[in-house]
Amino acid sequence: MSNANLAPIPELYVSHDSAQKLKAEASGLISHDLSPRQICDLELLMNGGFNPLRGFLSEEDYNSVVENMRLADGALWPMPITLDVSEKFAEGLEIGQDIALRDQEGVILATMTVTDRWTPNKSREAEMVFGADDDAHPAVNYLHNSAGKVYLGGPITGIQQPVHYDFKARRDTPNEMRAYFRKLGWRKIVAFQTRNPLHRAHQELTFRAAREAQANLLIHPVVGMTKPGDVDHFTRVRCYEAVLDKYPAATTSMSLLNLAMRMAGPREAVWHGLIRKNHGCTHFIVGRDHAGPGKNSAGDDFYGPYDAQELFRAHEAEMGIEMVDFKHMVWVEDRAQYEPMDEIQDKDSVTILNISGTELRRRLREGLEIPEWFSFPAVVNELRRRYPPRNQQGFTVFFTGFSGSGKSTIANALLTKLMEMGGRPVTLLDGDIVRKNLSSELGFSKEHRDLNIRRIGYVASEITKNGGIAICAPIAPYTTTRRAVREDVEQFGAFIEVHVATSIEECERRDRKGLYKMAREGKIKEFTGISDPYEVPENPELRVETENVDVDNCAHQVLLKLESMGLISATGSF
Ligand code: PPS
Repeated sequence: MSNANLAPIPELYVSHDSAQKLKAEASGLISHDLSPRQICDLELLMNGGFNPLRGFLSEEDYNSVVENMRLADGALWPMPITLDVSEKFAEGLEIGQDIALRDQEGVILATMTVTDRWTPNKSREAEMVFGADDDAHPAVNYLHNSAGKVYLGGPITGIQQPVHYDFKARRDTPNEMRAYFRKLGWRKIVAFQTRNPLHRAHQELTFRAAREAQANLLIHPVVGMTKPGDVDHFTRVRCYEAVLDKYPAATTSMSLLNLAMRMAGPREAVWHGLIRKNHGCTHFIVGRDHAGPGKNSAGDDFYGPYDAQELFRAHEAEMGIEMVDFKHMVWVEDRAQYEPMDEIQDKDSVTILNISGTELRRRLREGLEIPEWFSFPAVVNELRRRYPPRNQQGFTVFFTGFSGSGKSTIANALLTKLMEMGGRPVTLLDGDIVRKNLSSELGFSKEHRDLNIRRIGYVASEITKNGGIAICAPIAPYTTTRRAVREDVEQFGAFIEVHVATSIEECERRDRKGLYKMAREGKIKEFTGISDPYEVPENPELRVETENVDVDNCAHQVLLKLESMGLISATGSF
């Protein structure tokens, strides 16, 4: 049998001595500070995980990848790996110039010779790569709202790997994986990609996949960037470690992959396959809705449930890695074992059990039982440690509305009521207080408002992470910024957006601070609702009307909402 899958593959690193020299030289170059996603991409470029790429895509390769899923030379490559930068940074560069690529602490990881600079058509990229130009897709949202406007392309010279302080022994480069397989004499290896904790069904299906392919198994979870809202990788890796000894000894290995996922479904499945081939694997498990991004803004799925399997199947021969399709495993209570749903002949006469991801989250949130047939006690323990019942978790209440709409007043009433209940620390981040203490240098341009709101979001997410309650009350006029804050917070706890829906006419009539009068007279510029936009929240958790309703009642509506979400308990205490 040929062992091409286990021969070393090219990396982009220079030798240790050259790296020291290059590092010293590179300190004089113009440098780009890489974003977390770019660091993930760079690591896999440098270590051969993205072989045959030799750097961030050139314009020609980019266009070809977007349009045809192929590099300009025809090689299959489904995902644009691009170095996005700001217009300002791009303008200062010459074509042919070398730049230094630094991590977030300023360490130089690589240099890049800039051969290409262009302004991409992001809507086209979204349509072609992600299937729709819809911001509900996390990668499309990233593309439009986080990525820089200009792309740079060019070959990379690798100086050093990004530094990881966690789970060092569990991280392997493609060549380390290949050497490991060679050492153990593994010839056929089936890889399992995951961004979720493993439960018994996964264990059973991966075990079966390996048996079917007569292969060894590599559990290859992504620890770079996954879908916003996923279980953090620290918790997940502890869960994986707890499951490893449930596999027959010496058949299974686990390694962590520092990939930044895009949730691009079919294209992502092909990309994942190529990455696993580069890691020396011969088989790859593709499931229903592989790397699915969730619902689009119309509430429908972005991709069909088997689109990923179809696209993979269509390119399998060319890719050089075989697909093992994922079986939907269910618990057959009568036989006390997992079986693939499509192989059960007596469906009508047996009891079939399954707990969905949503149901699992509900049980964790509400502190309900999670049966042993579903998961391993050690895994459940880890998850419970990470997700205490909802009424013990931190959360953020985010009021938004016009100046003078009543945000601060209601927020203050809510603060007092929550303090009266006790149990969790509560912090009020009122618009005026924040502007005084955190944002005193900022004005009211869109850029400054966004910065102000992102700061509030950052503090609120920290409070939420640490089990406290953050109440925010800025105007926060822009939808995308509010969404960014929601994403920051939802990694750690619930985010409750409350639109204080007082009309602009009513706010102006009240004019508590006399600001509307000044805005009308042109003495205050860019005044929200008068000379500056306010984008009304479309789907806030709660909308409160303040006209003819007293403050106490408004705050009470928020409390009822918190109670209905299980964040505070019905008895009034936490
Ligand atoms: S933002 O858009 O969310 O960053 O605004 P915020 O930090 O909440 O600050 C709003 C308070 O600043 C006062 N103020 C203005 N508001 C809107 N537009 C302009 N140009 C402006 N200039 C000053 C105003 O008192 C707001 O306070 P609130 O508490 O909302 O009434």
